[in-house]
Amino acid sequence: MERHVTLGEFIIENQKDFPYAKGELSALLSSIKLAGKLVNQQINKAGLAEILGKIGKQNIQGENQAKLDLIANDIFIDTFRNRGEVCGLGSEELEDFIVFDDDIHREAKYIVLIDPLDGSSNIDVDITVGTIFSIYRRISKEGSPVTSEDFLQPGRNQVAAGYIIYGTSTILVYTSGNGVNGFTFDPGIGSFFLSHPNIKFPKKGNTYSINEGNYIHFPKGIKKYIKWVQELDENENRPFTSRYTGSLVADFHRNMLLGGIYLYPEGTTSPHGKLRLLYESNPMAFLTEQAGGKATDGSKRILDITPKELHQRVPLICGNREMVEKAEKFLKEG
Ligand code: P6P
Repeated sequence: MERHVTLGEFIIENQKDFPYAKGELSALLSSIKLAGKLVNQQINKAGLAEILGKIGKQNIQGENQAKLDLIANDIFIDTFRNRGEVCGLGSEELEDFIVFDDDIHREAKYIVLIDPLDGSSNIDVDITVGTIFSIYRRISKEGSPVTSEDFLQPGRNQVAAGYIIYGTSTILVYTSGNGVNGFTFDPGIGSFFLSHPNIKFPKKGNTYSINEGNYIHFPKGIKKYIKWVQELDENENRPFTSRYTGSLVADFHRNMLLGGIYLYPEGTTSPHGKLRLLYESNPMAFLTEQAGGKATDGSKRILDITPKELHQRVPLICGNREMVEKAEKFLKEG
């Protein structure tokens, strides 16, 4: 019987791709693996453990915080604090970044940006949610506390990025610049096993993911694109179909495996789009490009945008290169 490689074995085997890393990035990826297992455990018992629902507070985004949002946030913070590879953390749930300011963490090489539980409005109705993470080497001097410049790096500087999708199964998908690989969690053994090696977008995609409820607010080019994907082809068949779950991680994962495009454009109600550059669009853009797709804000490559602030929003169009370029063409023509 073929034995699947565990995530831990895969990380170690691929450590040789980082000549300068003395195992810290591997240890950091392993701490994300551990935190993912702990969040997965909380999500799976949510219905029984009275941790569903909102807490009656809003986060920096003005979004109602769900209990599980904060539980997931705390799990990742505690995991990084208990290990020694991270010197600072930025999170969707926290107004400012956290500085791990003690002798051990001040020497750490990496900073992490995280959306601890993306799509959390779906939690109470048992729809797939996910954790999104983005890892950079610090640029400030090791031995000193991290500064905002460590967090405001362009996405092309990411050393690793990925997500954990808590769906019908729990899968950790990540890239460290050498392709995209997915690992499925086996709760019976408590390990993630390589299940989706070297993921690439299929050559053609036929799924578009966009919240058409915002149609009236979309730029003209996006409206034209939506009408174009809804037209029948020369054989009177529908070449495209729509899938939108309200969870970026779920829509992205499906589109990357089966082919498709995810769009969250700007609109009058959200002039810069809704998604946050640092811990949603950048990690998804890194994965997209590593899987052979394209990720832009409608004209500019996401990974080339230099952030100005921690919770900066950008429009995001990502997926099959051919589909993204078609949407960009409609946007350009206006
Ligand atoms: P809307 C979840 O809040 C999220 O950030 C993404 O996961 C998701 O794709 C999007 O927002 C949903 O936003 O405005 O369509 O409900």
